[in-house]
Amino acid sequence: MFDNLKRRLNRSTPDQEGRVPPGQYVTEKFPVLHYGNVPHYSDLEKTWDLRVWGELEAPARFDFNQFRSLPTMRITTDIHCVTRWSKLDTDWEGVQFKEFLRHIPPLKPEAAFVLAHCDLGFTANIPLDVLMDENVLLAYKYDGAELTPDHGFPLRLLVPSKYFWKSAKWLRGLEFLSQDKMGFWERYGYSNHADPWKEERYAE
Ligand SMILES: Nc1nc2c(c(=O)[nH]1)N[C@H]1C(S)=C(S)[C@@H](COP(=O)(O)O)O[C@H]1N2
Ligand SMILES: [Mo]
Repeated sequence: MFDNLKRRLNRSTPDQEGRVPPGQYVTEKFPVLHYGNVPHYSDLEKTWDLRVWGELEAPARFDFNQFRSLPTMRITTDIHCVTRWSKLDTDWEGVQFKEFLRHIPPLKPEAAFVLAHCDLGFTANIPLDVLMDENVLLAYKYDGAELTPDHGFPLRLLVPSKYFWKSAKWLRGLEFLSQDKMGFWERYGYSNHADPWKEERYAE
């Protein structure tokens, strides 16, 4: 009886059962959500880069072409936004985070957290072990096409195991840290853990 009620509230069909976290509904649309403006880019090859720094042997930098020549993978995964929409079977392509680590200087043993830095100032913090999941990507394609500006062109994080605000759009840097440092929404009272299955929406 409770299960039926729960399923109705989640508006999931039987094939979606077990895939829609509590308090979420399934949408076919792909909503756009962010704070502030969408950054505009021109001449990416000259002006864009991705930087890594902090608790690794040396900082490093990829220009656009260097980054785009890294090996990619394509995955299908479900995503869950704290504003209660979930989207199933989304199709992404990019550099797997684990693979990316093979192309940067070794991490120091102290590295345990990452703060993602984005154009126009957004940040999001994620524990390193969460980023080591198979389905975490530095993503630049959605449904086989380049990301649209709204959805994070030319690069975003994809962290499907957490509410979608951790999937930072317009990514420009990864700071490796020994201590956790709160990101933008985390400082605003959202949960630092953000596990949709535990409904960790807000900080206590
Ligand atoms: N740079 C940046 N990335 C961001 C945000 C933001 O405000 N700035 N918002 C986050 C939030 S709250 C959500 S729900 C998702 C939305 O991604 P989408 O617009 O592709 O659906 O982006 C996340 N990444
Ligand atoms: Mo969000």
